[in-house]
Amino acid sequence: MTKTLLVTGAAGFIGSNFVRMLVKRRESVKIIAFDKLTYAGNMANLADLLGDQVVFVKGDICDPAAVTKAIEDYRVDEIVHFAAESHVDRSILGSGPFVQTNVVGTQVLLDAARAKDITKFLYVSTDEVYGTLPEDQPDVKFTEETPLQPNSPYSASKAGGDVLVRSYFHTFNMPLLTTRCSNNYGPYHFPEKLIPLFVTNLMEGKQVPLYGDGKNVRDWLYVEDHCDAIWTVLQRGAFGEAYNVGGNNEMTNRQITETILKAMDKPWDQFVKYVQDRPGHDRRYAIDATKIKEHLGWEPKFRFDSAIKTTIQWYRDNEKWWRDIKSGDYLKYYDTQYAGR
Ligand code: NAD
Ligand code: TDX
Repeated sequence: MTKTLLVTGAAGFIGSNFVRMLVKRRESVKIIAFDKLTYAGNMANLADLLGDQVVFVKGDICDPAAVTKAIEDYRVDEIVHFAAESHVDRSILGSGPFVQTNVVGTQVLLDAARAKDITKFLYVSTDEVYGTLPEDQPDVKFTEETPLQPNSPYSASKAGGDVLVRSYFHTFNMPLLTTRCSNNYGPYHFPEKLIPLFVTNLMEGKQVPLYGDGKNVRDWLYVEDHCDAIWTVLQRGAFGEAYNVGGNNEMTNRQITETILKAMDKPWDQFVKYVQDRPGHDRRYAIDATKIKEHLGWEPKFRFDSAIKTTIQWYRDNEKWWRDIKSGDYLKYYDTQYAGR
């Protein structure tokens, strides 16, 4: 029987890539794409996918009536929960919406899932819930046993959702799953995040703002690999478990910047501007993804060298998509975030 999946945050970067992957692979699921369409939600990410298999519902995960109605109207079986306020810098400018959506929204969804006997619920968490790692001990990585020590209002709010899921499993024995993934890159990535911001700034002939000394380390994973990991955990994960997802691809922000500049044929001296560091900037993230590999057989398939080129080409081929975003309210945000920095 075809299952019906409620995908929250489906009009965002990873949610829309997840829906796209399921449609492309002809998976036998009906998808209810549920999204509030905040500044980060974009119908253009989903437009070509809507039809018999994919239905869009505009709604807020913090609104119990809207969530319950979507579950009832479409007889939802399973929930994959991506919806979140997702940008660390915005959480530093104001944490209210982060606590509301990432904590309260997750609680509302969990209560609705419990009341409606949802058969599986996957919470898309992040590696940032673990806090930061030392840069002089390369062998130390985040495992699922690493204590949660979030350092930004964003990661604290994601950790709030993460431990709520844990508590609902413990207390109510619900069919809950959690993934904690490292930094994603790929098509439809909102151009406030490092890679799409730098690529599109360079296409506009602008400088790229590198925070601090540019030596912070992230573990980059192509978005389709993350989506594949989420699908794998949804199919075969054990309830109550969290699974780390990573690319085994640690790079400093300087290395990322060099790669992008080289691919776009732009000189460093002219285009890179070192700017004041992000407050509380986590130094290093690195994921130990042994558990998902050994228990569920998942491994990343995409190599950074080629997938970053595919990503840059996507931004070249889809100029209207990002130029439409980089206007209006985005300009106000850019000014608040970067002017005088
Ligand atoms: P995004 O900001 O691109 O998309 C978030 C989506 O959620 C948007 O479509 C937005 O409209 C929607 N949304 C926000 N508040 C909502 C609400 N109250 N009700 C309904 N919809 C709402 O984010 P993303 O990068 O696609 O991240 C998706 C998820 O993956 C998030 O939970 C994030 O924490 C997690 N994650 C992201 C990364 C990454 O590198 N981007 C890595 C690990 C985990
Ligand atoms: O202008 C910039 N300059 C810069 O040097 C921006 C936007 C970022 N950076 C640095 C900060 C980080 O060290 O680049 C690195 C990556 O920054 P972001 O793209 O903002 O990602 P990050 O803060 O690492 O968080 C991301 O990964 C984990 C996502 O946004 C989160 O949603 C996810 O949970």
